[in-house]
Amino acid sequence: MKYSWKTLLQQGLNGHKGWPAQWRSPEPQPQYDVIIIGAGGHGLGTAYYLARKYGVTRVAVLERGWLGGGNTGRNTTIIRSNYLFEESGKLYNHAVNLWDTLAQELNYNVMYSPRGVMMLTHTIHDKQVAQRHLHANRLGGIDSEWLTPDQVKEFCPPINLRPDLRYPVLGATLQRRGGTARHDAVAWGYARAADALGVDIIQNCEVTAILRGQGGAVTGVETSRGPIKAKKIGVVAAGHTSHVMAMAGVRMPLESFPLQALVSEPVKPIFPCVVMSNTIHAYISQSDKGELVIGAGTDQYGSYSQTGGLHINQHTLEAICELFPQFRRMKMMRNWGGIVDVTVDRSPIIGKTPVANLFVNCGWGTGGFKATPGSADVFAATIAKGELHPIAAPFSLDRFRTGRLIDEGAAAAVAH
Ligand code: FAD
Ligand code: PYC
Repeated sequence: MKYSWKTLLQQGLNGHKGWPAQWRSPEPQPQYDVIIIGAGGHGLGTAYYLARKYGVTRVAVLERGWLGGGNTGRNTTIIRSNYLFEESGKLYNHAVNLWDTLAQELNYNVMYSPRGVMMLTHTIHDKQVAQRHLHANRLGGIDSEWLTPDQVKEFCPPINLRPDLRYPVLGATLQRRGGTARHDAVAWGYARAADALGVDIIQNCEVTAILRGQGGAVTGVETSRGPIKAKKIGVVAAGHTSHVMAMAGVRMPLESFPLQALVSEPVKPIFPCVVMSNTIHAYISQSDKGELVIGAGTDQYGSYSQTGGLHINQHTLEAICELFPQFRRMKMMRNWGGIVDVTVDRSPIIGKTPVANLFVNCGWGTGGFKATPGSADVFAATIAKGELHPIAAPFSLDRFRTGRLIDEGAAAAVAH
């Protein structure tokens, strides 16, 4: 076979099939070792820990909108670890431990403020369930204490303790290490630190297909900006996981619901802690900007609308105004919704999938913000090593086949 200089210049060294193999440049390698789908806190955190702890820096985080524009930037920032089961305690407490030093780790002020999370009880059944959680927490080494109504008032002076309330306060559990953080700072802190380690964060880049090679293993993704190759993929696309996983032919045990929140006009510091109530599906805290941050339960109908039904907020505000009558005259400034994906046991799914080199982290429902650093840390370990991190192991997809569910339905005020 003859090679002219002209064809060589036009087609490059790989142009001629007959060109001796040892003279050809090697086959193009995947662009990335890992693609993370979704630039929320969990996805960005995963990329950061992959780079920082495992030296995996050829990582791309693909985001269809803007980073932190999903639930990470929409949540009400409550952090706590007072879940019922040992498996959950380990997972959420791992996160609380990381929150303690996250600002120093990222050199970014995430404004973690352990101001205490108080969970009110209003009926004898509430009280029994709350105390069961409290005892389980203490056995698992998680701080939790019981407050009588007087102690509730002392800890949170604005609360109304009149006995003729529709929801009288019979006492509360208190987790002092619980509190809040600034949600967008978490996304930006992880993003900046991951970027500094070489991670590519690509916004306005929607994943539209998951590509698979011989034997079914993933080889990359198709996106609104073209194909991108990778050896491994981590799906961290809260609310939309079922769609993304369907691209790889995997059916997920998830339902998507809107969850709403609202903030008041800003006022001077007036509210010292976080108060939640499982019974009335309402919770309240005050942000460092001065807004009262108030949240409701999930809408009862599955939907992808990022707004939700107005009646839910009305119900929540009625209950909040009864517990804190002095807030009746405050103006509400903004309300919004996010889409949460929820499992039947209200616990997350972290780990491998039936498709080789495809990993998933989802199902955090109404409660994944608090878990961000812990979830990202154990997910990064799972992707890097290809085997489940011990804290993540009980949360694998497998549990929906074996029946080893971790039922945390009563641990979250807003999860039902
Ligand atoms: P997200 O931040 O939602 O990130 C997922 C990203 O994936 C999104 O940015 C999305 O655009 C992207 N994506 C989706 N599909 C694609 C695609 N095809 N291609 C590319 N990108 C894609 N939790 C708490 O612990 N405490 C709280 O107080 C709390 N309050 C909440 C209040 C509200 C109103 C809401 C909505 C949620 C609340 N949560 C709370 C839950 C918490 O916000 C979530 O569990 C957590 O933020 C999930 O983080 P994430 O990084 O997994 O998801
Ligand atoms: O899980 O603590 C929580 C929570 C509070 C508000 C929404 N989720």
